[in-house]
Amino acid sequence: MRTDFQHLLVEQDGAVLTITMNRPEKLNAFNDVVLQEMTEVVEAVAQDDTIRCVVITGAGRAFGSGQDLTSFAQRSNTGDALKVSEHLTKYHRLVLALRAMPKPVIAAVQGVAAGISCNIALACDLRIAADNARFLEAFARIGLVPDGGGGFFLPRLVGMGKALEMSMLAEEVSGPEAERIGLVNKCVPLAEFEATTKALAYRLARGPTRTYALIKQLIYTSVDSDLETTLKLEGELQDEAFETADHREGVTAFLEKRAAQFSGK
Ligand code: T3D
Repeated sequence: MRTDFQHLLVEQDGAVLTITMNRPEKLNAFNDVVLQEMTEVVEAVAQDDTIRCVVITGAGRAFGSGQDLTSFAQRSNTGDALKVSEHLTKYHRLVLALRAMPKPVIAAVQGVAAGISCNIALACDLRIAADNARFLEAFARIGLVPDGGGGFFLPRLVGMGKALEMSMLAEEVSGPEAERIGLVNKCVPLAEFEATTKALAYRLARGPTRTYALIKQLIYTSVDSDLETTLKLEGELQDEAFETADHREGVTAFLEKRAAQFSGK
């Protein structure tokens, strides 16, 4: 996988790949290059068995400030007709690739995560926030609806009432509050943020990767299914999980009273 990107830092350490959005002077706002590069990496990682956990984060003092509003304004001013729904399909490709990723994806959020950047974090499987994190569904401030899957992820994570409140009032939600309402899995002091993220990423990277992919499929499908359908899927996925080397290793390790050494296979 190439790592020489204009606006991303991409670093593999063992089985963990960290993707850092790197436009700190714009608080890592998404422009076309960031979006294209991020999509390229995410799609490539899905095919790379040497990577067993992905971390997405931002350089400098922010996770990301959403769509770059300067390029937005430029396009409107030049009469370069912008059909937003067409532009959004590029974001949708990224969101779908994150959800379909057959390994865990963590969003590590420090500082502000606004607009589409916030919703990219919500598309990830797990979220770690620093206590300086600020989650902002900024869209209504500029007369837009939440996009990048925000309208889907928000009510599923925090419930209808909070989703509407965050979307309509467009007020910042702090890291500790985000943890309280279930928007993030964990909020930690900024000084512990990097170490906590690393510990989680390496723990997941040592886990039963194929089973994690099946767990994602089960949980993500279940929220839009009835019980019967989910139970049927559960059986199909458990058949697959049963066939993995990691299942055999987990049972053997238990019986031998030792820690399991998962291979991800
Ligand atoms: O088709 C489509 O693409 C539609 C999709 C839309 C998706 C969206 O994401 S819509 C929402 C877009 N984002 C926003 O509306 C947020 C705009 N930014 C802000 O409200 C604030 O900057 C923040 C709350 C994010 C952070 O505030 P603060 O006080 O911590 O920082 P700041 O001073 O406002 O920003 C620092 C710099 O970053 C500043 O530049 P300067 O003055 O130092 O040269 C600021 O202009 C720049 N910046 C921040 N956000 C953006 C940005 N530049 C371009 N685009 C941004 N989104």
